[in-house]
Amino acid sequence: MMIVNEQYPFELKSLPYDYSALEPFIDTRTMQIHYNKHLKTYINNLNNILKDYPKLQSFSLEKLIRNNRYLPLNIRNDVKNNAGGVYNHSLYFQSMAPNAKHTAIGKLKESIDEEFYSFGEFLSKFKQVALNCFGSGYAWLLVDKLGKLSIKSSPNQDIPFNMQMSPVFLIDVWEHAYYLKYQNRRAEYIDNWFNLLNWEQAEVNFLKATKLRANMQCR
Ligand code: MN3
Repeated sequence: MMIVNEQYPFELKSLPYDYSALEPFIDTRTMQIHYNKHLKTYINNLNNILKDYPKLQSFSLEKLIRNNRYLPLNIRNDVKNNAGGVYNHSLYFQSMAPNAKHTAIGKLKESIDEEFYSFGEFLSKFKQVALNCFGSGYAWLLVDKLGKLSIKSSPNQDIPFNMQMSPVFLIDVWEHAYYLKYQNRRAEYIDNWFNLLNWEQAEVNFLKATKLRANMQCR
């Protein structure tokens, strides 16, 4: 369920649920602006940057991000910001679902219980990290190559992981994600956002990341 295709020219597909489907936790207007304006702008910018770099047009979004330091110096920062903007938003909109289950499932649930002692502890730790992310950014649940979970925040459109890690889900705490409904009340937005967390997709991401790692270790 990708909402942006894999490589240049990047194109925004339709959101897999209605703009109103996340009400009352995220309002329709915020969803429309966030998806069709904010995300769309990052996509347009990225296509514009890459249009004069045919070699980079075959790179996947993830490759553009993970290999940022090898890109031409004059576009490196713009690619970081805009490919990051596309990648992070793509993950954000897939980290939420209407009628979500309210608790983790499967292998991810087992790992959360093991790493954070209880589901409640996990939510409270994740909330703290999201709340303490100064200015604009994201809070992430990541899994490393051994299957160990960690919670990290990142500023701007930065990616807080290297080759050893993969994202499970993230929350956008830029003000545009919640300001119309919550104004300055980021804590309330985060509490309500937990009702939307797409645990089924999170389990898929977790299994994919840990299976990849297991295969790599076998070789
Ligand atoms: Mn955003």
